[in-house]
Amino acid sequence: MEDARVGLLEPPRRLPPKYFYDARGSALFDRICDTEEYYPTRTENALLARHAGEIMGHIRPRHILELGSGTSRKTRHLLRAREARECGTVYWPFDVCREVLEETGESLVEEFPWLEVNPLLGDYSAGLAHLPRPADGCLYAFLGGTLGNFEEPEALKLLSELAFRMSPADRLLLGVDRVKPTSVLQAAYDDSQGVTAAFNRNLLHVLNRELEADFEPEAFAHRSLYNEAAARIEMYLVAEAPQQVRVGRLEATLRFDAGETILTEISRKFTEASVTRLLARAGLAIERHYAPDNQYFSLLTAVPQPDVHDPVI
Ligand code: AVJ
Repeated sequence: MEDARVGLLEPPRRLPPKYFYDARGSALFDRICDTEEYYPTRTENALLARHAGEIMGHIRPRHILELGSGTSRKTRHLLRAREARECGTVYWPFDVCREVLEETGESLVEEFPWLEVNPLLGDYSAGLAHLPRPADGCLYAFLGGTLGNFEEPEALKLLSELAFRMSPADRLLLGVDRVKPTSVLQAAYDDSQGVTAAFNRNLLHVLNRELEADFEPEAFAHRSLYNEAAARIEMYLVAEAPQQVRVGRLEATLRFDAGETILTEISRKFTEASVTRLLARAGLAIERHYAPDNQYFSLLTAVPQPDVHDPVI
C-alpha cells in the first residue's frame, strides 16, 4: 500500500501496474489480447507455437518458473513440447492474482495430468528474495513484454536478481515488444472496442475496493500515447472535471483539476541493441533470438554470464 500512498497523494501521480490485475482486470487483459489492434500476444504466441519444440529441446528444463503467468495461455506451447518428449516437468506459475492462479492451476492439471504445478502468489516487482529456488535446470519465463512495465533501473534490478539466482544450467526465456511505427503502437493501446479503456479504468475499481476509495471510474478518461524519445507507451487516466476523491485507507482526500493525470502504466519498446545491452548489464547473454519478419516482437533465450558486473550497478 506504500506504493499507492507515494503514487497517489501528490502529482505527478503514478501507480504500479500490478493494481490492474484483480480477477476482472485479468479477464479484461485477456480480452485485450483478442482485439484486432493488440498484436503482441498474437505475435508472441505464433513465435512460441513455431519454436517451442526447438527451445525446449535445446534447454530441456526440469522446471519452468514463470513470472506474471496469468492464465498461462502461451506457456501451454512449452508444456506441449515437454509432453511430446515425455519428460516430467514442474511448473511454477508466479502471479499477483489468487483466483487466476487457482483456476489456471486446475485447468493445467486437467490438460497435462503428468504435470506438477506449484503456484506462487506474489508480486515480483517487490523482488525475488522470497521465491523458492527450483533445482538446476530451470527455465525462467518472462513473457508478453511485461519487462516493459519497468523503468530501466528497475528492469536492470529484476534481471540482475534473476541472473544472480540462475545456475549455469538455467535459462531465461524473455518476450519483449519492439519499437515500431507509432500508429501501430498507439492503436494497440487504444483499441476501437474500448477494452483497453475499461482495463485502465478497472484500476479505479480495484482502488475503491482495496483502499476504500470512492473514485468514479467513468469520470476519468483513458489516454495512451507513444513517447518516442523514451520508446515507451504511457497510459494515463485523466480527470475529466475537477473532483475530489476520498481514500479511506490512506486517510486522505485527493483533489484533481480537470485534465490532471494518473500514470497507470509504461510499456517500453526495445530494439535489438537496447535489449541486448540491458541483458548484458544484468549479466545475461542472449543465446537465441526469434522474431517474425516484421520484427514486431522478440522472443529471446539468455544464459547467465559468470562474473559479469556492471560498474553502474
Ligand atoms: C501485460 C504488461 C505486457 O504492456 O502491453 C496491455 C499490459 N496494457 N494493454 C502491455 C497492457 C494495456 C501489457 N503487459
